[in-house]
Amino acid sequence: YPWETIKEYQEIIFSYYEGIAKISINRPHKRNAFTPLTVKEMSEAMEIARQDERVGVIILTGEGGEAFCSGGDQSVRGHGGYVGEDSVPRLNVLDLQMQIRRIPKPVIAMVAGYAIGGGHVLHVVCDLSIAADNARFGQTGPKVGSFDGGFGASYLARIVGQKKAREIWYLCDQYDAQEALDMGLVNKVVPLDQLEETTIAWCRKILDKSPIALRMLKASFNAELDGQAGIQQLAGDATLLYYLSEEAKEGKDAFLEKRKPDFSKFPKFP
Ligand code: 1HA
Repeated sequence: YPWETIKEYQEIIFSYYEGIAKISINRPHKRNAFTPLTVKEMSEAMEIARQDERVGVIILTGEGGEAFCSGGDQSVRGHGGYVGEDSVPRLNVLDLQMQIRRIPKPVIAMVAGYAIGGGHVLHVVCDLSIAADNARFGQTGPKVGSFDGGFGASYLARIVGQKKAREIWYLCDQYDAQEALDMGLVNKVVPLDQLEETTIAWCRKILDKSPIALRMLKASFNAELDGQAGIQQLAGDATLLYYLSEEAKEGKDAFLEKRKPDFSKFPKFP
């Protein structure tokens, strides 16, 4: 597929093709482990994809076919977080997780090879996950001295159930693509050489659909788990729809024209 680069980065590849933005971690020598810079770049790309009106769906993936992402780069893990060139320890992947859930466009994890640790959580928070047959899934926190008790625990449990989520975290085992499919952790498994074409076919089906309906559904799926913040997101979308109405425009127009608003012509639905 003729992906065109949207912006050049050091540790990711950010590209565009027919309504789809693709954010791909480009550190295959480290199984696509992320540093603070990787996450900063992914975060900026996600924001660009959000603002870009051409983009209807985002693919999150990793380069090389051997790994989606192996989590935080343990070689730059310092005192209190992962350390970048500014020497500041960070856990900025948590903000990226929030962005993935908040962006009002579907995000699809395209997983080849390892999705492990904080890399596993990244696919968990995506709307959909499509796995190649070589994909392997798991958490490692209790083994390497870490844990993600946020979406990594509670949202994972929503997906696979409490017993399975606790097994995944307490045992730190790896699960193959078929096992992931069986526990509802991924949507589909395909041969590695069909991973991108299948993902693009799914993207195209989504791109044919109503953007506002998709947006409202994503916010609705999030609302319950995200509590007040989830309701804020859904309510924001309700405001967006209201702003599109003549009724809301009458309020604004009356204010600007320094007259009393006349809402009498608008229906009071039962
Ligand atoms: O838990 C959190 C967080 C929680 C709260 C808030 C923020 C968080 C942020 C991050 C995280 C975490 O991600 S903790 C979990 C960190 N990740 C891991 O424990 C996974 C470590 N990697 C592995 O277990 C394995 O490498 C692998 C199962 C993914 C692949 O195994 P394989 O195919 O045998 O390859 P391997 O030889 O191990 O790896 C290839 C190279 O990549 C190695 O380097 P080399 O010896 O060639 O120099 C290996 O060291 C490197 N590598 C792989 N993963 C990482 C890594 N280097 C640094 N960090 C990694 N995560």
